[in-house]
Amino acid sequence: PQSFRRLEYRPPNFTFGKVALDIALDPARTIVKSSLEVLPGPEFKPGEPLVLQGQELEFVSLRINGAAHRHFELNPESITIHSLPNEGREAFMVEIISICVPEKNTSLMGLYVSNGNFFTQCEAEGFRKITYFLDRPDVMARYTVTLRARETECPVLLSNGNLIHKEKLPNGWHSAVWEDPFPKPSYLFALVAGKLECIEETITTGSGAKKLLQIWVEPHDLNKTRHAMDSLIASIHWDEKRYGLELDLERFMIVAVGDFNMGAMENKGLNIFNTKYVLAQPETATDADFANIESVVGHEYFHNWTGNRVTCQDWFQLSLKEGLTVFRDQEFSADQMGSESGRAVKRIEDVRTLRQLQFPEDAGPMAHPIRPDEYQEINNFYTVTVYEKGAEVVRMYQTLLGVDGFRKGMDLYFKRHDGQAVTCEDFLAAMADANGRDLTQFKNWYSQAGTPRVKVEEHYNEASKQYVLTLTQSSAKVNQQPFHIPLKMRLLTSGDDQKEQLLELTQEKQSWTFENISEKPVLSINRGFSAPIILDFVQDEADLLTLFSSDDDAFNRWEAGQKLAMQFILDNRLPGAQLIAAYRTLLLDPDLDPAFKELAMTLPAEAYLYEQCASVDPQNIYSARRAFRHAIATELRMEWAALYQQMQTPGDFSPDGVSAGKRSLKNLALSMLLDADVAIWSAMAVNQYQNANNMTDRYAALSGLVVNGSKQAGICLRDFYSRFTDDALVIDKWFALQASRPPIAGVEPTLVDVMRLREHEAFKLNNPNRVRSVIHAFCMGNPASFHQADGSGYAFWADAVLTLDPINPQVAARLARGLDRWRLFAEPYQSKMHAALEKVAASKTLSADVREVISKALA
Ligand code: B3K
Ligand code: ZN
Repeated sequence: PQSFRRLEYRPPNFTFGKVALDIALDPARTIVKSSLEVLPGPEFKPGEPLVLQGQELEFVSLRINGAAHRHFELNPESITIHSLPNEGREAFMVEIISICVPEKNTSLMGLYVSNGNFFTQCEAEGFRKITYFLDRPDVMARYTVTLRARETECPVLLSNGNLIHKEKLPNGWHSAVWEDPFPKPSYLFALVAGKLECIEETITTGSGAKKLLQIWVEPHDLNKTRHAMDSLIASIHWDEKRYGLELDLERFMIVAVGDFNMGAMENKGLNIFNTKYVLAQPETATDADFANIESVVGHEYFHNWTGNRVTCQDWFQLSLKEGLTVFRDQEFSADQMGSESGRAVKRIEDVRTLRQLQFPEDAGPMAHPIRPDEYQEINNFYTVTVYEKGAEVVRMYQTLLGVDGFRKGMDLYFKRHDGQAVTCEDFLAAMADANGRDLTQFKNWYSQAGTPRVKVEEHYNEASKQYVLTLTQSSAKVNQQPFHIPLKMRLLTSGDDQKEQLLELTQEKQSWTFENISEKPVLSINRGFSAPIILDFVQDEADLLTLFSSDDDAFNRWEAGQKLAMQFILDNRLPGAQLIAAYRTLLLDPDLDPAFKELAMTLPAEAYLYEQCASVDPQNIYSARRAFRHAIATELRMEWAALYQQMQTPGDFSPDGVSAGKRSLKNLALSMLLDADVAIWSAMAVNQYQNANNMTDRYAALSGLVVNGSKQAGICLRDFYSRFTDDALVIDKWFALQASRPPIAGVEPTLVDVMRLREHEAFKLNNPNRVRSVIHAFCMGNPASFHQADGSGYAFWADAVLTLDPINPQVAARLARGLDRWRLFAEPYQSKMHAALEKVAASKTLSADVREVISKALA
């Protein structure tokens, strides 16, 4: 298989000035006429041919400067054009006509049909499935796009930029011309056509300009667009206020589509979204859905500057735009929480995601630096490392330089690079230069994979009142250079006189001495998770209990609780009286944010616990975790029952952080009560299920009944299906809930349910959301049911990967990642996972996507 290497980057030999596309849309035969103004590029050499990428295209004709041109070769993935006018020295026009077949396109890359409407997805390399092109991000061109279609089938025709012309054509066709004033790489191209309707709003931005905002959906979904519109308006204001960045187009559109490979796409002025991240109303969307919509709408909008105005030189630089934009959306969501404790809740959630998903990736066969050096298929590198660890790296600049210093760096970055395709080094240089700081060592975060470990040793001298802190960093891989690690810390003493400090660990081993420390302090380190590292720090239970009850850093307070629970679970111990008392105090504290309480009482996920083991027995971990949870449920049942009453949110539903936090604690209480005694509490859960005025409460009640094996679960599941039969996103939840059910004694294995769900009339193999709600939910979100000693889960996985791959390689490759950590497991799991991987590897027709994932897992 072919590998692409970062160091083999060469600038293009040709580039484009103006690009005119004329697209006649037909599901079975879309004709694309592309007129390219070709110019010599930075690496131009006279006489070299022009090589354009193209995939799955039917070639029709080629003209150069208006005349038919015969000197070309067609290859399966490109066209090579020879004998260019004047050997290519000055601008010339290339006109190519080709045909593609949107209705046959199940990969959802390029131009495809979803529910009768046309959509595109071009990032990273989908544009070449629409027309022959220099399909690379460092070729930025000005696009004019003419769309033609039958008016009855496609009344709406959208593309990037501004609408400059509309026209009726003969035979019931019509056309629209869109012009994008900003040069852009091909991956930001988009078109949408079909029977869609929009809500719209006009706003005035900082400069006094009026902007038209639209959210386009299928007509029956119009009543679910308000929250997305509010999120968009909030994002626009936030980017102006926090970064001085204004919307640069007269019009900004979001379109929702039910068939989509990922969350959403930041096409210039025409963002295309998975319906899951647009549609919401209280009856059908949970608090998590509302929050996700806000964050994804923000994320795509923020890309307009970080990604679109300044883009990536090549795909190895992906984290330049993704890490930065995730950081921006995290900060946006945190600010929207409206309080310090709300910000902390958001931070805890983000770190939890990082540690549950990214840490395993960084320890597994697909580990890569946030700026990878090599890939076979770029689609496999839209990873939690590039995104979430990338965001942590950006956050560390802000920690090191301060919020104002970071802003200065951002300002300089735009001043230098607006309109350019640049690299991660350019971003680092802007941060360094704007602040007069040498950040050379910081570059190691871009080039070295793996999660660094930092060992903590403390020494307190009673006589001299000195406290010495020694930190030693060690990297996950051999031959790595030390990282520049910012660690926020504070010594907690009864005197309360020590301030928070920022330590910069740059050497392998460093010590700090603190004077006049009146008593042995309790160390609170890596506060706010200031660096994405693993702390090797054996802190005794008493200190952890102190931190859990009183650390003024909310993140570390939560973290102490997680560490305590983790130690108990891994030692297979039940919580003792002291820990139960600490939990009780926390739950009864009237000043603590309910959302924080819910996070503090939620145990570390199984996936995170696995990473703490040298050899994982998934069933042991599951039962130890369950037993621990059952003890908390039982011993605190009076508190849970009281909280269930106190956390009710009467009146109209509002998705704001405070109300959502109350609901989350109430629903945790409900699930604890069901865990303590399902027979007693089922009636209350059924009552909540039936009378809820919002999906958060209805779904939580249903989930509690299903997960705890209540006798009422079946009837409520049937009721849920018939209530929401016509709402695809809610039916996804119905599938996902059943596929995520953990094993229950006396109930048939979840896999039996999953097999049945796969045969269900509403199951669709070519709809990614539906596939993820059953197959990915079971294989990647339900460890205790998936990891069975008989290997049945793994056999199911192998079959699903092989079935999905020819339909949609990206969806299949994501699932293929499900056995990444197979070497970490004990027998018999490990051998059975290995066999399943070998079974997939034996296929001769694997896509490049799945091939790369499986071969790296087996390597
Ligand atoms: N930039 C897109 C991701 C494209 C994935 C292509 N396989 C969404 C985002 O990060 O905003
Ligand atoms: Zn992004």
